[in-house]
Amino acid sequence: MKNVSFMILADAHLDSDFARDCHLRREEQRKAFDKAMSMVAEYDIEYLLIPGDLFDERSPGKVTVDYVKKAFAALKGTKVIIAGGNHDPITTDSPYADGDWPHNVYIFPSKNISMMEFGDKYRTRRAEGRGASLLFRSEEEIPQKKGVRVYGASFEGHFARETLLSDERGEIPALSPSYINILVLHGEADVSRSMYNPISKDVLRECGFDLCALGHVHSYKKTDDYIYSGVLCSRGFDELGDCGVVVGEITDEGRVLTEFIPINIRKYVAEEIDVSEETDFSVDALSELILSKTDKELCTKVILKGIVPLQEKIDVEGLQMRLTGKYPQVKVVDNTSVEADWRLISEENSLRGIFVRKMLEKLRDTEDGKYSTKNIQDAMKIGIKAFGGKL
Ligand SMILES: [Mn+2]
Repeated sequence: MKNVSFMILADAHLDSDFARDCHLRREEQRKAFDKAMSMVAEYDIEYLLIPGDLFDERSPGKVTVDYVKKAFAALKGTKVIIAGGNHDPITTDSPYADGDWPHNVYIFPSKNISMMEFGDKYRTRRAEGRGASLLFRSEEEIPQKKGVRVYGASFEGHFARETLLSDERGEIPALSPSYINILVLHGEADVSRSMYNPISKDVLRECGFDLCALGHVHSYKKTDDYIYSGVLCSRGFDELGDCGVVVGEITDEGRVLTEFIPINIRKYVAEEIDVSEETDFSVDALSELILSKTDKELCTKVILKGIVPLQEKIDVEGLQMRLTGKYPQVKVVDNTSVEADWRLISEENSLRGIFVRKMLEKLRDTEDGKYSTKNIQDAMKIGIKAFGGKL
């Protein structure tokens, strides 16, 4: 059998509710989706695996649903396989209940694991021009598999406290080695408990899938047992770094070759800047420093760190205002610590002095195990920063 080519496209979250520039941001999500669709054609992908959260909500707008249906219908020769996630579960009001999905789209109908079999007759093409990183072996050398079996299940509500990796009798799938076996599922792998479909690594190993294409974790992660392709298009500072899809091939012996391909319509990064060596903490000086050390093309979260003298105060709001407009999006976070002589401050006849005296008392309590030393020290630093300069 020829190598089986696939793409994992997880967590597209189309129609997300953006607080700002919602229309523009949804356009960007579609742009990322379009790019993935053209890659399906470019890489001649046979199986487009969608392990959940294709839509951000259970009932997305009709325009978006129609747009997705049209895009899938255009993928001639590609089988699109969808497992509903916690954001887009299979419900009566979900678009997955529509009867008019294109013929090449297969949706797992329930929370019980089920299987779709694709025999050799469906595979008429093989991937070509995939690039040097993916290897082919000649077909004579390898034992023939009978076809591809894709296993999966869909969320039926926004939570799944019990694993979806079992059938209605609670049994895990028994796989036939005569097929290439793929799992498409939304959930949390490698955790003992989760409200979002806990997937045990041991069970995955017991099943012995050739490929486990998972969704739910919003950053790319590949282990010996499974692959999360991560969110298709980043939506904010909690989705940092490259976002995109995974493309790959499975050989007849079940060898899986994959490649993460970034699709960064909008990229979010976090940059730590140490200001310990600085002498000027004004908005002018710090904004200059930040601009010189970061890439203005990217959505940037600036995290200031290091030790700042007590008398200095970083004007985070001022910096934020100054930098807004210089990047597609920017956020300034002050994680600096103050340099202070706690004993001297505790002797001050001021609110700040009282605060530090009380905190030092608490610090003494840490010996009884009442508080953690680090928490008290952090609280003191935050408190002192809140008091600002002299009181
Ligand atoms: Mn998600």
